[in-house]
Amino acid sequence: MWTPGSQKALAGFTGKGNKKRNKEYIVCIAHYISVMFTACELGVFDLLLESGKPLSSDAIAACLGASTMGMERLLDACVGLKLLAAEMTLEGALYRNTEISNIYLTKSSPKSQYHIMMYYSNTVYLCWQYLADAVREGRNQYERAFGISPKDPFGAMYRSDEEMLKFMAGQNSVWSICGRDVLAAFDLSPFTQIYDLGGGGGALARECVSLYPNSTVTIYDLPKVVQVAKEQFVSPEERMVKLVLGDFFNDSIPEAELYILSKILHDWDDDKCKQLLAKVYKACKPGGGVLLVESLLNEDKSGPVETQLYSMNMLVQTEGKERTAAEYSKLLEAAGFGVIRVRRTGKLYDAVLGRKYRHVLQIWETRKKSTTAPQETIHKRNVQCVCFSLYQSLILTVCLTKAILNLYLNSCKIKLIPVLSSLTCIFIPEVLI
Ligand code: ASE
Repeated sequence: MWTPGSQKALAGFTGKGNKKRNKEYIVCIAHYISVMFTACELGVFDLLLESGKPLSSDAIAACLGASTMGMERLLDACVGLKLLAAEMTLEGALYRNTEISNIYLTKSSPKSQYHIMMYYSNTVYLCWQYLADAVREGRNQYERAFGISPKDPFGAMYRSDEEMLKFMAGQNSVWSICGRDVLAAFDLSPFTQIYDLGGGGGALARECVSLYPNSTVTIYDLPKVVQVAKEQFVSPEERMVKLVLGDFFNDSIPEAELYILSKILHDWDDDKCKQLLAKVYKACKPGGGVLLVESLLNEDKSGPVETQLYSMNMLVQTEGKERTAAEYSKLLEAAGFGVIRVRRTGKLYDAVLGRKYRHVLQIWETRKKSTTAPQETIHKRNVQCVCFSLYQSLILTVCLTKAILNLYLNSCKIKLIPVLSSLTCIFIPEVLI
């Protein structure tokens, strides 16, 4: 659930070492998480990294201002969980980090997951204590955990600057392990003007400009988020990363070629997602697109287990859920996006790309009673629609059977898609022309 590294450690915990105890380890799994969080919070892994040599439990306890007795027990439990290694000397045990802890559990490592763990430990888990209530009621648990109204989940999550900062730092740490994969899932180099809606601390935006050096990425987020991003995360030297204030539900969304919605839709129910995507579609340049970055469930929801657990997290903390690729495709299509492609990265987060057609041609069928077929070029939903006159479409359908018409359109790389029973649309995806 936490990191690829800790999963391996968990496998060590539940697997080989416990052969004799069979499956009884299941009753101890909850303790695993607490031990890991506590060792992180007390700074055990940071101290062992900085010291550069193995340390005794006494030395560690003294440096971290903890009791010797408590620290020794914590360190031994970490050894059991393969988060630390111990070597026996004449003076007693000396402890050092394992590779997994050095990479993921120390604050200073480039792939550090420290901040997301601290966010889980100090905030998310307070909501998880009411998981049974969340399941019974089908809603988040801010009221019980923090005495805050659950109506506005981000109002609750950003209830103080400190909480908001912890959330932003936590989100940023995820991109250090998955950012490149989700951005490289599709070739995004044709898009140079990119908006990262709800881009927060900017780690994904930074990853994006480094992978696509011709692009500028604008982080669009709530004013207080942008202010903290400016102060703490994005330096003015990073000229390809820009910041714009706005609330994507209530303010207008500026025009761009590509919108990134990373871990946004999973925060909201289907109605809110449709509302947001419709706004994004309207703002999007014809030929542009939207990149959804989400953890995808299998179509039958049988896994992956990480995503199933994330969905529980969405239940206790937000109004959303994790979805399947088909569910995201449906939301995108409802907003008008087409040519939807899905890429699984094999990591925690995946990518779905939808495009806004450059042109839409409509032909009115004559068989069914179409009353007033538009006579000339009109503009509809920001997309240029060229509508044939009733007379022209009559000739088309009389002279050409649908099969021949299809053949002709295929040769021009135009796709014929029936939209309504009384109406036939021809879409020319931008990628085909
Ligand atoms: C959100 C992401 C998170 C909203 C609440 C959250 C995370 C923890 N709490 O958009 C980060 C990791 N993601 C998940 C799904 O657990």
